[in-house]
Amino acid sequence: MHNGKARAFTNIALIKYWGKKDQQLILPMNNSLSLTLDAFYTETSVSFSKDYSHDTFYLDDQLQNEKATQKISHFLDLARKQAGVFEHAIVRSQNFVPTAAGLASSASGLAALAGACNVALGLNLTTKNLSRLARRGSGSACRSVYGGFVEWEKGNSDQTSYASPVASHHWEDDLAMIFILINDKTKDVSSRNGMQRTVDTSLYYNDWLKAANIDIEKARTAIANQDFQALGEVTEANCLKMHATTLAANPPFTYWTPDSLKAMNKVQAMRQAGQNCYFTMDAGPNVKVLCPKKDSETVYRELQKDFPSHQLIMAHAGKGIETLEMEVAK
Ligand code: FM0
Repeated sequence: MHNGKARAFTNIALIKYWGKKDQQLILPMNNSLSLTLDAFYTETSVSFSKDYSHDTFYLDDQLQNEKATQKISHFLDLARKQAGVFEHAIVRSQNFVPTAAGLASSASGLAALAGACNVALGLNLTTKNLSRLARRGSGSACRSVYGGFVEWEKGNSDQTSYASPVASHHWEDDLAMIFILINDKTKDVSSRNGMQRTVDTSLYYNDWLKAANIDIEKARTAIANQDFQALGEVTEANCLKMHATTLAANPPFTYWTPDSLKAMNKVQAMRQAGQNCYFTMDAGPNVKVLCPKKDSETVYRELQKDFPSHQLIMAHAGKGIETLEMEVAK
């Protein structure tokens, strides 16, 4: 029996990863830059044993179906191959989110699984190599290996594509991100499918790539200068450019709902009224508001005027991946 357990926090990209140049290795088209947050995390344990005849996956104590288990098995195969261990496993994953609002994150989930495998299989990976392994599960997971600001260097091979911390003198501790949870009844386009359709068909994809390369430079400079306005502006603008690409895909699609637009308009109106806040969105309808920590209570109260409290979640900068003690099953 080989056991391991790890906890990983989710991260939100300020400069987005949107498109792969290698789908199998999960090599991205552009560098991305994120903030790891404290409010959402996943704890995952894994036990490999020669007594198991297949892989089993429990998410929040629910046994998962074949499709969900296959994705996990595919990742386990990579870890097993690296370790030279070919035993099946039981994976138990617990998502910790303040409300059950469809915020389960592949970033924290796959990073925690990579961390658990690292321990269980005695891989002894450096953080860089743990980031590479997590990347193979889900691209954004490679950034959750570290806390604070993180940049994923796109690289051009499995060896050269991994995340690293961005030096910030702990400036991230002065920031906050408020999640506005938006109900969505439409059918999801997963980030994986959405970005691939965009790469394959969007008329705007090349322009997105050009812009992303400029934006990441601006974000790095803003962090180096601890310039909140500059970071906020490039974050919001980069998000809007990413979402513009989906409208020019074939078939076209959008992650925005009427309430997403309401939230985006609210943030812009708050800014016009002198408030320091900017939004970003990922492959779903939720809107995330970046603001200085010292202003976060004011921003939160202002958002409460338009959105009920149960739809608002306050987050701050979070830590990198952690190894946990595992209670051994009897
Ligand atoms: O996080 O196909 O990692 O940079 O969240 O598993 O590699 O789920 F807004 C979209 C995350 C994409 C931007 O994609 O895709 C970001 C996104 P995978 P992910």
